[in-house]
Amino acid sequence: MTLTGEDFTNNGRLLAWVDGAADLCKPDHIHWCDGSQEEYDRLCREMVEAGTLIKLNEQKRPDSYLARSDPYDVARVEDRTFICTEKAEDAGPTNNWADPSEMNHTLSGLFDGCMRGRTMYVCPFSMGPPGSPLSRIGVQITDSPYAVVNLRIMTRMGGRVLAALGARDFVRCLHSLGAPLQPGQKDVPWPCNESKYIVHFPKFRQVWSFGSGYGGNALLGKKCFALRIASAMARDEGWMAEHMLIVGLESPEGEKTYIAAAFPSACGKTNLAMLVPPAGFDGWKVYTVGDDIAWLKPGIEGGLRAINPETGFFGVAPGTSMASNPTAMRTLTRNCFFTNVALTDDGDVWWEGMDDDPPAHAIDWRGNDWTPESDSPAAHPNARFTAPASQCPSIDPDWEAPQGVPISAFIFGGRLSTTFPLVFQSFDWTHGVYLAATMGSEATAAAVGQAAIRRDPMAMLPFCGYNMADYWHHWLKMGNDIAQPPLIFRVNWFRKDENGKFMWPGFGDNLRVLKWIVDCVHNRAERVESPLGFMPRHQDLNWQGMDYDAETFYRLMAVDRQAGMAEAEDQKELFGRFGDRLPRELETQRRRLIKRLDRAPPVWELERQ
Ligand code: TSX
Ligand code: MN
Repeated sequence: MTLTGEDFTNNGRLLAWVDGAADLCKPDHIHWCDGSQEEYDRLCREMVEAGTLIKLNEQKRPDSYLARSDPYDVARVEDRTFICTEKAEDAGPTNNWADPSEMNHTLSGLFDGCMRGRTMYVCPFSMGPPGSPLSRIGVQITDSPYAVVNLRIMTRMGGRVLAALGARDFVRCLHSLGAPLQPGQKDVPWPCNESKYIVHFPKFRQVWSFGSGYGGNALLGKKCFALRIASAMARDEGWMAEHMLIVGLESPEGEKTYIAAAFPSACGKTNLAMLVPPAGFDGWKVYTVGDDIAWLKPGIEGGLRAINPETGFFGVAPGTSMASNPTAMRTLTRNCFFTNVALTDDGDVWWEGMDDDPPAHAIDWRGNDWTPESDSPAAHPNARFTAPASQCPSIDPDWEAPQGVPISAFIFGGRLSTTFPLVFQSFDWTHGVYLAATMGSEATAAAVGQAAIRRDPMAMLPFCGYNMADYWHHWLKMGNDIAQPPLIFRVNWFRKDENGKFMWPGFGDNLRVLKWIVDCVHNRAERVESPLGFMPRHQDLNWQGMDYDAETFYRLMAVDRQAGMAEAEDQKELFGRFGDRLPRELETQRRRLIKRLDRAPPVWELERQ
C-alpha cells in the first residue's frame, strides 16, 4: 500500500506545498519520513548498496558510516549563497543579493524535473524541543537520502513533528542534488551539480538549495533555517538567532552559570563547548548545551533564555583528538556519520590530528591509497562528523528544557596573534555590541606581524539573513528591552609572543578565564579599567594547578596604544560599508576607544595600575 500525504497530515498548506514541489521536481516516488529507526536503517542499507555509504567496522565503530563526497562538493558555497529581498539594501553589503522574481525564474528552471529517477523525501523537523515557545518547525523536501539520515541526527525529525505543527505554517526548505537520472542511467556515489544555488527568501520563510549534497548546503535546518531565516524571524518577533555555543559552568558549590559564545571559524568552538576542566580545578563541571547555534528570547525573569535548536554536532573532524577534545571523541564512538575522513584497513576512521601515529596505510577521502608519505592529507581539511548530542558525555541535564537555560554572559572571540589581550569585559551593553560587531580573526595562522584581520561581526558574516547594520540595531534594541541583559566579554586564546609562541595554553585552562567571567556575573569579581574594557589582574584569576607568572600574564594582557589606534582605524572600513544604516552608537564607541587610547601610555600594562 502506498501512503499519501493525507495519511500523515491534514495541514492544507503542507499538502499543497508538497504537491507543488512534486509537480515541479517530478520525482519517481514521494516518501513521507516518519523519522523511525527502521526508516533510518533502511535508508542507510540502501546507501551502502548504492556505494554512497561504507559501513564501518561494527566492533570498532558500531552503527556508523563513512561517506566520500564529490571532490568539488566539500564545503558551504558562500559565493553561491543568496538573500532575496525586494530591495538590495535590505540584504546589505555583506550578503549576495538577488532579485526575488528573477531568482524565482532561475530556480523554476533549475528545479523543473530535477528529481527524475529519484525519490522525493518529505522531512518534517523541529528546531528546538517540541512544545518549547522558542522552537520553530520546518519541512525539508530533498532527493538526498544522505541529507535525510543526517537531518535525523541534527534535528528532531519525523511524524511526531506533524502533530506539533497542526494546521500552522512552517519554514519551507526545498533541496535537490540537481542530478536527475534518465531511465536506466546508473547513479554515482555522490550525485550533485556543478551549478550550485543556496537561496533564501526571508520574507516568505523559504530556502531553495540546488546542486550540493554537503553539510550546510544540504542540511537546511542548520545554517539556512536556524541562522539565516531565523535571524529575520527573530528581528520581526523580538528574539535572537545567534551563531553561538552554549555551556553551563557549575562551581564546586553547585552554582550553575550559563554562557553563550561566538567565534569565527577555526577558533575551537566545539572544543570550548565540551571543555574539560584543568587539573587543580577540582569540583568544577562544564556542561554542553550546544556547540553551534543559540536561539535566545527574553524570559519572564528579565534576562535571556536560550535553547540549542539542534540535536547533533556537525563538527570538523581534523584536529579533533583525545588531547584537544576527549568529550567529542567519546561522542563519536557509535551512531555517527563521517564525511571525507580516511578509512583505515580495519574499517575504522582516521584524520589528521586524531593522534600522533598515522596508520601505515589508509584510503584517503578521495578513495585512493594513502600512506604517511603521501603528499596530500588523508582526510579533507573540512571533513565532518555527524553525531547525536544525546551521546555527548558532558551534555547538560537541561539541554532539552522547553523554557531554555538562562544566559548570564556573552563571549566573543577571535584568533588574533598580536594586539588583543586574553580577556576583557565591555563597559556596558552598547560597548559590548561594538566589541562583537568589530570582532574578527586573522585570515591565516599568520606569522608575527601585521596580519590582515577578517572581520566577522558576531561570527554571523555568512549567516545573517538581512542587512548587518539592521542586525546591529536589533542587538542594541534587545539590550534596551531586556531588564538584565547578559554581560559581554571579548576573549583571545591565540596571542603570540615575539618568538611566535602561543602565550596562553588554551583548552582546559580557558576555564580560569570563564571562572572570572562567572565571578563578574555574580558581582564578586575584582577588575580594573583598561582602555579596552574591564580586566582581571593576575591575582583575580585562579591559578591552582598551574604556574603562570604575573610578568607573563601582564604581557598577555598589555594594550599597545599604536596597535589599538590602528585597529580603530581599520574598523572604519567595515562601518563605512553600511552608510546611513550604521547605528550611530557604534561609531560613537569607536571614537571613544580612540580617545581612551589617546590618554593611555604607549604600552598600557596591568602591572602599573
Ligand atoms: O580549540 C582550541 N582552543 C579552545 C579550547 C577550549 N584550540 C584549537 C584551535 C583550532 C581549532 C586552541 N589552540 C586553543 C584553545 O584555547 N589555543 C590554541 C593555541 C595553542 C595550541 C597549542 C598549544 C598551546 C596553545 N600547545 C602547547 O602549548 C603545548
Ligand atoms: Mn558554525
